Amino acid sequence: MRALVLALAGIGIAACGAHAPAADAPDRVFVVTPIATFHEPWAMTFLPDGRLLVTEKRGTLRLLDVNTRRAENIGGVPVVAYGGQGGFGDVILHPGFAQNQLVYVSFAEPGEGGSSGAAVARARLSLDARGGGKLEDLSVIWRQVPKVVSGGHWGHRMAFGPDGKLWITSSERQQFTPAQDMKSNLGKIVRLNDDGSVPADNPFHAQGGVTAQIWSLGHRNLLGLAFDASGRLYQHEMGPSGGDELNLIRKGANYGYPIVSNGDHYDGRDIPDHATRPEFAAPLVSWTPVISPAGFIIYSGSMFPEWTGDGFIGGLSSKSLVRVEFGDGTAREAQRFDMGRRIREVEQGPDGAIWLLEDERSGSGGRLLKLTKS
Ligand SMILES: [Ca+2]
Ligand SMILES: [Ca+2]
Repeated sequence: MRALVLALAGIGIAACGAHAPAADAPDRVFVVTPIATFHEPWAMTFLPDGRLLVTEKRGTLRLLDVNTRRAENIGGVPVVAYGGQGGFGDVILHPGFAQNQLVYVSFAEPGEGGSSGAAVARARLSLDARGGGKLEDLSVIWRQVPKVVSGGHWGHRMAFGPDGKLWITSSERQQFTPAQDMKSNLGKIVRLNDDGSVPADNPFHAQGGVTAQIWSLGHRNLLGLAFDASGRLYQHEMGPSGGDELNLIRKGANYGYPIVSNGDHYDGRDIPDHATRPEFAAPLVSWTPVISPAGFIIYSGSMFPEWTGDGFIGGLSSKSLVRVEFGDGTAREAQRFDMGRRIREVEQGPDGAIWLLEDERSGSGGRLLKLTKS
């Protein structure tokens, strides 16, 4: 069965270039179990005890006991600028969470005159006996510069690297040119120490200011960031009309947006493709038609050992879960599961199950799904 699926996928790629392989029905590979429903869920992360933190875009943080399926609120979250694509964002744990209880949350922070910008806060998670808790000693350790008036493209996905540094995706707020402007941290991936200070070995450290935060530039709307087992950093981002990208991130590299993109402007104006400007780092995979990637893991669990080291990417417009296989400096879409709903977030559970959050648009909530071996 699996061999057949991969063989068909291979034919699809060979015959159709950028076109995706035919989507698989997930229930032929997974047992799909709905566990809970949230209001506009955006991101999730597991605690060491197996409970799950879930952010909801309007500005709530929930703690779910996945066994009893009871969820309680975590208080003390920052005020968020809710609207458009903006609101509460990502939540991740400090690598030393078991000792220090530190968590990081990202959000759209309100500014002057209707402006906003992504921000990251660090806090200590204090849990109570009722199954809830609160964030204590919360402090904002990073902000997008400048804040702008726009309803989209905050980014603010986060990951800790094997070097103990904090990596943040900072999208270009639909402003295009800031992605190439080194006086702004929009359209960049930034790398910080765990307290928000700037590491001395960042590529542009000597230039100071927000420039010193920058690890890579020329990005658009980045909603997925993950390290593989060998410490390579991969990132995906939404292209404009066409040209969604999966990139291998290199120190100081320029990924070309908005000068190049394998997509084009929504109004039909051309953006030259990557092949025309080899000085810009090109994507490992680009998708036209788009998948609208959101959420990203590189699998390391024991439940699906055949997928060790593969990427799993949620798809919004494609209503899918996309499996990516990596080579040495290469990647390809290997399999696509038709989930029937927009997928906002992907996470790996303690037992190696794959967990998904559906995006909510209908007012009926977004489900938390657990995918286990069938
Ligand atoms: Ca997550
Ligand atoms: Ca183009």
